[in-house]
Amino acid sequence: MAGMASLDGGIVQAGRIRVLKAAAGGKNKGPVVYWMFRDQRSRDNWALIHAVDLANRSGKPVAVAFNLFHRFLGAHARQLGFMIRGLRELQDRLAALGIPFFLFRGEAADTIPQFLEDCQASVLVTDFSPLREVRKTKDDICRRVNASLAVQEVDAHNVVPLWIASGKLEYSAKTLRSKINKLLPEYLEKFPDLQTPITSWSGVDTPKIDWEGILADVRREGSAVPEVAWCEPGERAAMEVLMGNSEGFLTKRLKNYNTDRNNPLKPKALSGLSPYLHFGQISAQRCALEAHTFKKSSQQSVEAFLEELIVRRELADNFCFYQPHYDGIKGAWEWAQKTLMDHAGDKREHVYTKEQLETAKTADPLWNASQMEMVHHGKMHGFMRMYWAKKILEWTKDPQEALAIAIYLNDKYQLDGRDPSGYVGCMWSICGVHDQGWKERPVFGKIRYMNFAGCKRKFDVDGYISLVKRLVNEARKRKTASSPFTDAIPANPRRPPKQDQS
Ligand code: FAD
Ligand code: FO1
Repeated sequence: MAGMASLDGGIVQAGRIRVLKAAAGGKNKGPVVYWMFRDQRSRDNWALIHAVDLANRSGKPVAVAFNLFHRFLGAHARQLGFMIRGLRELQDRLAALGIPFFLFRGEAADTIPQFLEDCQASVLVTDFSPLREVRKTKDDICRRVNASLAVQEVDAHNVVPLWIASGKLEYSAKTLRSKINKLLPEYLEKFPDLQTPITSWSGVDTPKIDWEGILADVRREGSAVPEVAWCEPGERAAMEVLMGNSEGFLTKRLKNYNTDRNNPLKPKALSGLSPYLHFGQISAQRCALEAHTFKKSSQQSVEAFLEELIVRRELADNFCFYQPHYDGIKGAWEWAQKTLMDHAGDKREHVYTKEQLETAKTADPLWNASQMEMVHHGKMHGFMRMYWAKKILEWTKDPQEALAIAIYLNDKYQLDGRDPSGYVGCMWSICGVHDQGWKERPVFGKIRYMNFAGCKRKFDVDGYISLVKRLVNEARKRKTASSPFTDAIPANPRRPPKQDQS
């Protein structure tokens, strides 16, 4: 059972930390190891801050370990390339701080306990994800490690730690919003400076990582979904997207967020942060802290952005953590399950197969464009994601199949896929999760409906279709290049930018 840590004098608030396994018996003298999973960054990372702090307070060395699974949850080159390039930058940043980085390939339930054994670690710190595969791996690790090793989990992803925000499955954004807002004064705090380790690493040798070889492997094995060139991976690029002088979201694009964020013709009105947030290359708390400084000039945009970044995103984590069926019809509220089943046998105007949907061969040019945007560009506009998923409900044989196809396509092609916000986005669109019942109609029952005519009233549908054609052409031209980033980022940036912990 997880419980609150008692962390006398630690830098990180106790509420951010859970004990997954207490140390039994004699105390181990070995290092503190941070097994990094979801928060793949050196700055603004509560799990890393805690690991270094623990090590320094007990005079022990500290290391970061990462396990590269074989195509985690079916990931392709698009997602894996982005992640690995980010990790390569991270290794250099950690080295500049004097923290060794170990990368293992295989099953974390094997590699991490082995490493802990080899270096006789005393504490394992890890970050938090609500996804079942991650939780199972952690359970397996807790069972396999030495009894005298303590395992602590730090929520480094949510601004308000998930278990502090709420101890139960929340019904809607409204019910979670009030809880989070009460806790923000306590948790939306400035990050402390990351200390450098006092005791240097002297245990297991840090083997050289063959980044080029790893990239070649994932490009080959995941070649069905190639990398995209428009989204540069890594911590530096993430901060540039947030705060850059030429195209930064807060610095240059924020004022249009409130008015244009639902217009698929203006994708730059959105932050573009989701891939970085998904892979933990930027901290949501950093984004929120910086956004607050723009409140005077763009209050409505800042409020709208914080609603998505904090309330909606953390609501998705809440759903996946407290609802074991977070990606199945059983996870829908009772009224929604009933209405979907009542209408499961309704006649559909079109019924498409997974292959027809995947290859964008429907009778709706708007839907086809959104599918092509996702397949070739790797990030579908947020507004179109709702329309896209709802049409899958309308055009497949039953809601179970609709949900399975939506999640399959989302996770296969979106750069930000495999995220709690993705499972909840599909569940919201198809199963009414966090939504209310609407006027009953065929196929949808009481699930909120969207249609082509509504889109036509809202934005220039033909303009969006033309925009996607351009994006697809650009992506196709680049497809022949072996790596989209060879010019964009040096393999080993010699001097990682100075850590700005303001
Ligand atoms: P911005 O509007 O700039 O938002 C900033 C951040 O707020 C996002 O990066 C994200 O972290 C968070 N956010 C925004 N909208 C939502 C939302 N509705 N729910 C939860 N968090 C939100 N998001 C993913 O990260 N991965 C997915 O795989 C994913 N799949 C989705 C599938 C469907 C069917 C739907 C309806 C939504 C999905 N979303 C997903 C949520 C949302 O569409 C994206 O987070 C957003 O479009 C990402 O673009 P952005 O960062 O430019 O958005
Ligand atoms: N995290 C890891 O620790 N190891 C991996 O091999 C890994 C691959 C991966 C592929 C695609 C993807 O979207 C995420 C991936 N992650 C990986 C990150 C992490 O597991 C996820 O971000 C969380 O599970 C989301 O909560």
